[in-house]
Amino acid sequence: MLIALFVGNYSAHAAPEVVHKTILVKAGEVYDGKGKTVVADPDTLGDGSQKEAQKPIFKLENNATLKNVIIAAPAADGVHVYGNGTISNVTWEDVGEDALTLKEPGTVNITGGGAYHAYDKVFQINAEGTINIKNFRADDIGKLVRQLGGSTFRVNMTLDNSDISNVKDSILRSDGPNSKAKITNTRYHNVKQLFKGFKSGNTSES
Ligand code: ADA
Ligand code: CA
Ligand code: CA
Ligand code: CA
Repeated sequence: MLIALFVGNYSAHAAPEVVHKTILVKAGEVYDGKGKTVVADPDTLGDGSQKEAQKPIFKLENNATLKNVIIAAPAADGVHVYGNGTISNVTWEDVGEDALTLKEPGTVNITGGGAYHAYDKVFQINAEGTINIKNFRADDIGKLVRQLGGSTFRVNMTLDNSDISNVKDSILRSDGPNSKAKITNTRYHNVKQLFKGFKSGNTSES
């Protein structure tokens, strides 16, 4: 009889919530997952492969916050941020096409959490802005941050107090002559390159 106590919602690891349609976090609002795990419906959002044009699990409008969520596989196109965004204690257990994209100009502050198993990019920057990553963990990735290839808008990237391992390409990458990158107080293990593609003088590490 005891076994009945461990099935369904009583399990220590509840079944992930399957997201069929992108969850919209409206301007200025907070989505607190309270530690729950979500996955994408591969038929409606995407299978998390390297195929472009998958849909995000979360779409954040300007000044929205996403916190305390675990995103497991399939993760589709992760999180899309339109403007400023706050990402706190979000873990991508198995990044999909990428983990998060800045879609419109803004500042994204990512604190805590981590990203694992990204075949290519974790954070994709498709608009002018700033991405600040702090107290983060990443392992088995291609790149942690990538400014859209060939774009020249200005991006400011910072990485602080983090732990980054098994990086195939580089941690921070841009081809933009105006973009800057700064890494502080961070531990590395098996990282091919810290910075790639920046104009000389636009990067610093300490
Ligand atoms: C690649 C692709 C872009 C865009 C981007 C993304 O860089 O070339 O067009 O789709 O990925 O946002 O995932
Ligand atoms: Ca992509
Ligand atoms: Ca993956
Ligand atoms: Ca993408």
